[in-house]
Amino acid sequence: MPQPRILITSALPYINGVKHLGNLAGSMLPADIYARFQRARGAEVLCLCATDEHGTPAELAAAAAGQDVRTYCDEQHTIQREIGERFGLSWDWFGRSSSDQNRRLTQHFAAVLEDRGLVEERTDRMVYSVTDARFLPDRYVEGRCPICGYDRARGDQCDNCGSLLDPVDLLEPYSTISGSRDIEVRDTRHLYLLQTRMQDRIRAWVDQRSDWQPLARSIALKHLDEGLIDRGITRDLSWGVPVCRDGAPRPGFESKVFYVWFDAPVEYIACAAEWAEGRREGQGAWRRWWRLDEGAEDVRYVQFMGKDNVAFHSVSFPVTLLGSEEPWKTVDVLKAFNWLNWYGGKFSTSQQRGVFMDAALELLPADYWRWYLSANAPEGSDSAFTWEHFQSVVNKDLADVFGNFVNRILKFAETRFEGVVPEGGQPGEREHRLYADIGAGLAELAAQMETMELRKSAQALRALWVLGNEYLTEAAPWTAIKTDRERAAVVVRTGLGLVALFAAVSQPFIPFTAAVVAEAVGEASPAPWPDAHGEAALRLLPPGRPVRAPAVLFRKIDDAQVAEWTARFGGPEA
Ligand code: B3M
Ligand code: ZN
Repeated sequence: MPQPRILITSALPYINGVKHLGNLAGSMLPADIYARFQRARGAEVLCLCATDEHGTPAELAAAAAGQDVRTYCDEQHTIQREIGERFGLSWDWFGRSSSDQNRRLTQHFAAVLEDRGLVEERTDRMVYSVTDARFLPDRYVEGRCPICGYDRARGDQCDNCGSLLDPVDLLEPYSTISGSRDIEVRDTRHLYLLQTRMQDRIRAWVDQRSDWQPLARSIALKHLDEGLIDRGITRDLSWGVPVCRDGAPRPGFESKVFYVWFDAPVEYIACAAEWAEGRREGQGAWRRWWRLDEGAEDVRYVQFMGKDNVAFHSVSFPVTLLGSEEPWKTVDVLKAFNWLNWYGGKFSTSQQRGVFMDAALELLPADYWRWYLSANAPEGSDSAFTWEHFQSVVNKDLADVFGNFVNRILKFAETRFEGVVPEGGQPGEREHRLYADIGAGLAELAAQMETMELRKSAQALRALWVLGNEYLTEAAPWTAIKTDRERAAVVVRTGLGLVALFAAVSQPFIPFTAAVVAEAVGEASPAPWPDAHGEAALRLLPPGRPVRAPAVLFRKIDDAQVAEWTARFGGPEA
């Protein structure tokens, strides 16, 4: 069988500052877990992410930081890449939507879409600030939400009710640059993508995506049922992809750029081109991942994102790709997530509410967070982060179940079997029962991982760890050794085999700890995923191999820490 090829992308984090745990939980972390699983299974994986660097979020954040936008983006990109790596996010490439590759591709798509009759120039009425002497697209204007009345709704979206807005709809608008309320609505020319003409094509395409899960499908269908609308794909801004064709600025568009949501998804492709640059296989290596006429027919493409991004990925970006009439790969499975909330409310970047990725790593190593966020992934519904819940999950799953198992068996091997895998004895009835249970548990885990059910995967993994603890407690090598050293040797050998197995299958979730555990029993990490079941899956380590107990793998979180963190980051009342 040829090696499967899997392209994986997660929604591109905005450049405007370090992301919070909700961003991590709803796209980058699950993408990484899936990528690690598929690599361990032997698939050829290309896992891509990038910073989303254009648009008003970037300009506003740079202005707030007192930097020019390019310097700001350079710095923030490095910060986000480094923090992602410290979380173990194993991207093959972490790119930038401000890359040359993306500029060229974005301009290419705009040109071919225009040639296909899907782009046209229109006169638009836009919010203009007399004081600032400029138009105020998207987040440059705020005001009262016409839908829910929230008084700080942004021009593009209301954070309170989630409605997508048009700046001209805001009530009592003001400029976020100067605060001025001297606002007019003026005419300006913009390019429109004629999505209305693609309605039937997109519906047929969505209908064929039978692998999508209900959350993604229902959002896509809702937008189709409401009817697609033509969409402005340019903005009156200076930072972004210039509106050029064949290298020349489009007349009348010299002070405009493409809308950030037009160029950001194109970066999924451009990011592969960035990855390919300077590679041994040649600069064109990305084409076999993205061009159907150059090998991408064999690729399975999976996207991970929060639910607020689904419309852009299930409708808008497909309009770009399919509308071009060029042979581009489109997404096979779109895995969407609900919200991870901060207590009852939302994590918020603008209000700095919740825990952000940099602060999280100051408190505890990445694996604590990775485990908690995947075991409680907001899949079926929103889920809530609380310090108490975090404490209980870490203490139970990681310290009591996983850490305790690894520690018990390795300590015992050290003290009673001179720190080597013992020989002698034959597996008995209890071992055969364990083989069967482990075999079934592994099959369940692989099935859940394959369908990207993160919570259920974590449950299945925890169930395997529990089997290890139960086995050790029942087989009690510390009792057996008093009367029957051979029997104790069988149990220890089996237990050490479980340690190696757990390191291999836990690696996607807790890669740093898995590497420590693998090393403790002389195994490589990441190890291949066990594809056999039962006895064959539980590969026993060769007798005589040295093993040693690692330092404590997971420390329990105590009540004093919970109190301290609640005081520092806010808790229920935040
Ligand atoms: N940056 C929005 C977000 O982070 C946006 C995603 C782009 S994906 C192409 O939620
Ligand atoms: Zn609202």
